[in-house]
Amino acid sequence: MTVQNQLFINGEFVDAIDGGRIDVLNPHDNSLITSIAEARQNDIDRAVAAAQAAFPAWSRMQAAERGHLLMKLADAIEANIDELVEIESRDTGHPVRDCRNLDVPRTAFTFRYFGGMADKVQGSEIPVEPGFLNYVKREPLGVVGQVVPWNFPLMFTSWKMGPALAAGNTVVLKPAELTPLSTLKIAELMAQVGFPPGVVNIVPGYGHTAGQYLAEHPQVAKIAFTGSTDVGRKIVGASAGNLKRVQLELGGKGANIVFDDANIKAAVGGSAFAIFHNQGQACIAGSRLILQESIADEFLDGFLTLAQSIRLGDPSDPSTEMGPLTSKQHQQRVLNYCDIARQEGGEILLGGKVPDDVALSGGCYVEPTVVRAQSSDRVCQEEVFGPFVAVTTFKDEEEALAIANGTQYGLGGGLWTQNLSRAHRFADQMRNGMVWVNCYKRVNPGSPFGGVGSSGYGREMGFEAMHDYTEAKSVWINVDAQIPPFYPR
Ligand code: TAP
Repeated sequence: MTVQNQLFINGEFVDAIDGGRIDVLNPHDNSLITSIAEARQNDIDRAVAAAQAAFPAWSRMQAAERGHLLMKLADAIEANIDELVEIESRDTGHPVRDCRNLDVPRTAFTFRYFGGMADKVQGSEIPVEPGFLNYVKREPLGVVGQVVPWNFPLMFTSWKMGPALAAGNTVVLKPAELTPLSTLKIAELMAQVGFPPGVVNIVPGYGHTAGQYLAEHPQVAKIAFTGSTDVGRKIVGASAGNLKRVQLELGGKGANIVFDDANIKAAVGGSAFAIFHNQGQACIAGSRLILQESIADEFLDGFLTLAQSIRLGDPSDPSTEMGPLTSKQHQQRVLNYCDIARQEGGEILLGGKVPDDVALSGGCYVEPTVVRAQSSDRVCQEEVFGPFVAVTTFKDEEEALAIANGTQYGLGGGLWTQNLSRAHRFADQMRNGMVWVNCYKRVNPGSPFGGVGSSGYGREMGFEAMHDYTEAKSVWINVDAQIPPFYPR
């Protein structure tokens, strides 16, 4: 496997001006994959300057042509699937099974979707007073800064860059320093398929230096951020200097409610996927399992049996279903929450520790963990971001809704029921950006993705994202209006 380990600025791979380097580790055994160039302020300045220089031609390029390039990129991603699977799996710990079936194909799918969207964003004509023509154009914003986390680095390139580029913006993107390799591979493919230099610039670096500086940068028109709520607040502060637009996709504490009339088998399988896929490192993970009392025991029997059977192991093994967490630091954070659960009097029903298997002892593994808790406990209120689900019970619909809406977050949540009226009632009343009924964590590039409350604001995906990456310009033309003088003389 060969990997890019430099910055990508103005269409070329280059070293950092200040020369810092960051080690990138394989979380399966913490072995060194490579060390990458670390972008600091001078590099961010170069990247922003390159994006600014590229903006006039890119924004004036025929929209269909921009779309064509995004589609060519999607084709190139599919043609390079083997390499991308290997890079993403080694860098993040995602099982190759998931990278091959989800991360890589979904990335191509999303770039292709936004390729098709490029020439579908239309303005409008407003019926104003006779004699005037008023039309509204949707114009790109300029240079867009994007900061992405380590949990889905490859897929997030398409979520973030797809709509921004389709709309005619140019991009400076900072991947998490833990997982920059698939993003750099995408940059390489972009250069190969013919994206003009400067349209996309990739600047791996630390969040508190490179990320913060990008968010503050006076020449950046918008900052789009995915990550923790705490850093989201810093981004808002940093954006104030030039009042840049902000889009925040932050944490979540997904309520996954199972009613007594649910199809229990389907709910068990869907709930396991909701929390254990990607080792629970997903903002939309169903991390709170909220069970109706009358079916709680039956449900937990099936759920614990399934969770126990999940094949934990080396992500490069095609039979592995759950890999390591992304870093030692994050593994420790999740284990700390296991301790917090114990201290709060929670009952650990499964896991709560690193696996006994010595073959995994050098890596960042945590067993699938199921904890019975109270809805006011920290483990039911704070984002753990690991294979850790907190179970609570409820008596009736009213109580279920109060628990579901009882955190600061409002990203994704769902319910399992055969009662259609209840499904719609709940979908209306859940204080969330996304609701799933008899499924969980469904995402499609056409469907808006984002949250309310401490989960952030703005939307990724679909027309909503295109809207967020453009500005409305209202143009008035006096066609033949006779305007009486305002100051008759
Ligand atoms: P964050 O610190 O929020 O990191 C996310 C991204 O923001 C990374 O690229 C990070 O860079 C960057 N960043 C950090 N400080 C920044 C700043 N001051 N200005 C601009 N960018 C900055 O998340 P984390 O520490 O990796 O994880 C902590 C917790 O955040 C997790 O346990 C989880 O609860 C939550 N989280 C949520 C999400 C989603 S999808 N909503 C994703 C990741 C984490 P560096 O990594 O290079 O420092």
